[in-house]
Amino acid sequence: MLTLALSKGRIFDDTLPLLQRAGIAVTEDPEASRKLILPTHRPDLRVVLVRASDVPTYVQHGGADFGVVGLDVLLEHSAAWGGGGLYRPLDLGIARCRMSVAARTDFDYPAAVRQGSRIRVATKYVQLARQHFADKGVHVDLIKLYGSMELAPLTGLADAIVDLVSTGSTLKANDLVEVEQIMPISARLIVNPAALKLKRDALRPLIDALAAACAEAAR
Ligand code: PRT
Ligand code: MG
Repeated sequence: MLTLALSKGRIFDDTLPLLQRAGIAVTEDPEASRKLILPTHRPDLRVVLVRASDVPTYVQHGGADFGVVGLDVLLEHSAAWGGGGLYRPLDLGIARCRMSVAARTDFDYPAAVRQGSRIRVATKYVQLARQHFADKGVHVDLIKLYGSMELAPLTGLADAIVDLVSTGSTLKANDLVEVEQIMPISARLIVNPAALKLKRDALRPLIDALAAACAEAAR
């Protein structure tokens, strides 16, 4: 049995067409069912639904053989827990966005950086943010949040945030502006190395089929 870890929402929605192109149909709709384990039409493949930030943990510790995870979540996980135990073969090119620094329209970010002031930055990506600002030599006090980072600058909790931006409409709706882009983000297929050895005959063709599916999607 092969187990694929996915998170509900955009990762699941964007992975489904790739699976389809690779000849795999998930036979139950996660939005319509409360099941956490979904069958596929292949008796040797099932999907487990976990929280986005839990996908690397499942794959690393063998709760799933492979999984799909945003680069943001993957890098944050690896910075905190080490990248060991994860084989990262494939950029799926889905769930694209970018990680950026954003601030209130009336906060002069470049001036604060130039003056070397301590900038209060709220984010759920504490490790990545710390790394980014350290590389740039910018002084920050990081504030860890678990949701709705956009609210932090509006309430005076922080001067700026590090968050994901896709269309930019969330920032706009909250009077925030992107002041720095940190990195482009897309989803990765990650694989448990032991599974890749022990279940190679079943797993390798699936990974290859997914690679072919996203190469085709990119054309
Ligand atoms: O909520 P939970 O903790 O369960 O997990 P999650 O929020 O990480 O899951 P989910 O499904 O929201 O996101 C899964 C993955 O999708 C992320 O890890 C990213 O790799 C990827 N992704 C792609 C995004 C976005 N685009 C995105 N726009 N994840 C989140 N957003 C959010 C962003 O945080 C901001 O609040 O959408 C808002 C901005 O969108 P725009 O279009 O208004 O700019
Ligand atoms: Mg979410």
